Amino acid sequence: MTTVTLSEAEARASDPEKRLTAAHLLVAHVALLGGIVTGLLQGLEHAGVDFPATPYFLQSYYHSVSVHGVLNVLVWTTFFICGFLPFIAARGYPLPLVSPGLGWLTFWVMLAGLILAAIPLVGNAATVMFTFYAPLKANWAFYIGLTLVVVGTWLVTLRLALTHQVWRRQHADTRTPLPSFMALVTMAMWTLASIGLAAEMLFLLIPWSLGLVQGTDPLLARTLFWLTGHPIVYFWLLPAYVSWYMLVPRQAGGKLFSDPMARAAFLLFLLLSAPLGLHHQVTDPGIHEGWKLFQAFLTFAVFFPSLLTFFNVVASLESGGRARGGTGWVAWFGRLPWADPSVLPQIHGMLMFCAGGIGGLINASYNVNLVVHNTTYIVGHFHTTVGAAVTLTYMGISYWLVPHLAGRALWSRRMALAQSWLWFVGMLVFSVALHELGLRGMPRRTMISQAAYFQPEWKALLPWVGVGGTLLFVSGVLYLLNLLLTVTLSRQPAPAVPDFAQPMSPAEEGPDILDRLRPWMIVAVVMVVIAYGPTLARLVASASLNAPGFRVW
Ligand code: HAS
Ligand code: CU
Repeated sequence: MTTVTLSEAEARASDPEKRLTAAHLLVAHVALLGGIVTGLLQGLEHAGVDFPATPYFLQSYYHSVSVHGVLNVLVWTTFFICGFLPFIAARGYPLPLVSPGLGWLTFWVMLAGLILAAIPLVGNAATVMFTFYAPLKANWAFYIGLTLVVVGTWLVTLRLALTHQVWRRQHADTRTPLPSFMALVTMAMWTLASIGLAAEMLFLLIPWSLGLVQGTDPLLARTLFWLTGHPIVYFWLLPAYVSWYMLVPRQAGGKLFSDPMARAAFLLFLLLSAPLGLHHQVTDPGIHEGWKLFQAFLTFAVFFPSLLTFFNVVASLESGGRARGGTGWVAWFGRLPWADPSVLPQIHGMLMFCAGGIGGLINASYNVNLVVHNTTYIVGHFHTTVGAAVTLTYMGISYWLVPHLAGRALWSRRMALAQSWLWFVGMLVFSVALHELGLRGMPRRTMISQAAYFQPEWKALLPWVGVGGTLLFVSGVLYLLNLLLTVTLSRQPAPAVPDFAQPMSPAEEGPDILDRLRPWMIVAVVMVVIAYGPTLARLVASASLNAPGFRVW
């Protein structure tokens, strides 16, 4: 790696796009801090420690779970993505993104929305979990605030699309650089998928919470929610995939195995992310089993772009491992740069995702879902996916991106390596225990120490939830501390940003259609209409806004 001097680095840090990325990352990390504190208290509650409820902070276990879910999966992810993807898109072209003014407007809209939502959330007036199922009823500010955050993400899409137009005018016959293409496809997928959530907010939850209508329709609300709620997991995952395809192979000294295959995987996500949210509603009465089964099959279909990713990324890493002297069918894996603080967390994340992805297939297996639904098995599943694969990857990215933005080297590489191992081991302990507890019938989202139906066979495993949660907390603190010390005290200049991996099989080897967006968008819309049209049409036609809101906390 080449290094730049501190003054050069500081000059670069004044670049307005960098400040915009830094602003998003700052908000993301403040959210993560809240997320790990609440997570620790919840893990300890399962291990038998009294939950420290107080009127001044977290008023109940359920208040904590709501804050935890919103901060981690909605705020940490969304703000990180909206800082990271535009940064990657700009470097990919390479071209400055159009209209920094639009970029800042977007940030302020998102931040204003976040603050609006946070007031009732922190004040215990939105203790409705991150899924905010009706008829639980939160304060109106929570719904309007979250809607503004979503509107902000649409503006990110707009900015990327406008930049793409400018680039296209100058490069009529060139394939879009892969990193920029991936950023664009991710945002396009999300923008299409978020329509369900927008409809739920605008037509049901916001008018209801403002008192404009007296009741709501819980089934219609849930169905619109999951139309967005499933694809949102790929909105979190695809930026991690961008790093696994475009950066990690290069950081490991290798090449990307295939550019066309990577494009195909992202386009498959565009088509297949949205039309399968019913796999979250297998147990919901009022939706025809035929459509649930159809969407279960589509869920198995969306497994394939992840399999393509597995193959492509392993082959790319193998080229790196071999370039570093690795041999054998498997032994090359040991030659990857395990001591690189940016690479290690991402390898840990990939390994976790192998288990998390298989767990997802179990969830998706229609009747098997009855065994695991609403148990802590699901909590185990999403901690290995968004809590490990995604979060560890974002941490690995931060270990080069934050030094770059601050113009200062990472404070401590050893602390970063220890942090990654702690998160990996902590998550292993935590999620194995939760998966097994779920199979023993323990419900999720429950203050288990108070459950009247507490089962003796849960007892032996519960302390492990506390142990895992504590390791994760310590790891999270080390991570945030390292970044804080980097931006405040580090005096070494930052190393250069990792370059993008060059493909062994370049874009030109694939068909031109793999570089188009519009035809795929049309197919994606058609897929949603087929998968959801009949069910939504029936639910809307028979909607009765008669369920009163509940405040059970
Ligand atoms: Fe999921 C519930 C099915 C992926 C997140 N999921 C959830 C919830 C969350 C979540 C948050 O069908 C709970 C929502 C709630 O609160 O109720 N999920 C799936 C399936 C996949 C899947 C089929 N989920 C994710 C990802 C998430 C995520 C990704 C976040 C980022 N999930 C479900 C279902 C439910 C569900 C049901 C509802 C359950 C219920 O009843 O409530 C698939 O996309 C997974 C495919 C992925 C793979 C892994 C491929 C491995 C790769 C790693 C490469 C490794 C390398 C290194 C390169 C099959 C790409 C290895 C090197 C070596 C040498 C080995
Ligand atoms: Cu899902």
